[in-house]
Amino acid sequence: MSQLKEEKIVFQRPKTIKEDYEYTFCAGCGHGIVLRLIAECLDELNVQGDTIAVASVGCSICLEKYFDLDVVGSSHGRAPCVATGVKRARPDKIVFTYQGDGDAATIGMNETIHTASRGENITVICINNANFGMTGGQASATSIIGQKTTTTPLGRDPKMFGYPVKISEMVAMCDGAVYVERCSVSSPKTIIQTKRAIKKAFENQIKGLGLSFVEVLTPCPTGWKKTPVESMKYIEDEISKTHKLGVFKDIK
Ligand SMILES: Cc1ncc(C[n+]2csc(CCOP(=O)(O)OP(=O)(O)O)c2C)c(N)n1
Ligand code: SF4
Repeated sequence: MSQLKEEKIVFQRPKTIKEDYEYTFCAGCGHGIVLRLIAECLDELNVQGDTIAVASVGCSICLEKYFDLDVVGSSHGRAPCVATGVKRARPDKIVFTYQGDGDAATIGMNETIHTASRGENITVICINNANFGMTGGQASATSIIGQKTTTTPLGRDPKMFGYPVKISEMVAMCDGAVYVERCSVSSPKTIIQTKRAIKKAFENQIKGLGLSFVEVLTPCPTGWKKTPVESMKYIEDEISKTHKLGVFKDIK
């Protein structure tokens, strides 16, 4: 009798991620974690063939290199408007945007707020690494007080640079937003919660409820000039004190 035990697969590449995907992020970047969670959710909901992703500008730009999905590009900050057009043209599709905080909360804050106010039935995922990662670590609207960036080398001083924009709290005030949560990828526990939030945001869209917004605090070791481990600690000890985790709106 064979002594070989039956093999049980416990971890594998989600179908939504290309077999020959190109990993374009720096070591320790949070983008890869969130992209993987999105792919797992789409697989579990069995909607890969019915999903259209809207990419924005920033380190998130290369979605099509990673996802085996239809991907539409948009200019910096405009992804919610492009997604609005895609969803209105194809209401049968699952449409989501994937945007940085420089995109969704800074240059594109206007689009984010108006799209949420219109209650477009889309999913918006905002990757908040509290800086402009791709262009060299400049301050964004969400950078926290005291945060050193290439444009705030002495730390963000509110007298000069204003206070951080808290985008989830703002979106939650829009009548068309049905679900708003801020999550993080700084620990296994928060990664599990982030996946729950992303899945719920897609489920809301499938039910036709309106706009769901999931903000995820992620590390940008290159922009922050920290090691990957220091970056995770910086989220837990500093960034999440300003950008507090939690559910800001959940209309059943
Ligand atoms: C209209 C416009 N303004 C500015 C830029 C330059 N630009 C490209 S990426 C980027 C920052 C992106 O930062 P963020 O959205 O936070 O994404 P991250 O790279 O941090 O993931 C900027 C300012 C641009 N491409 N288009
Ligand atoms: S610059 Fe920052 S956000 Fe961009 S890939 Fe590198 S670590 Fe990630």
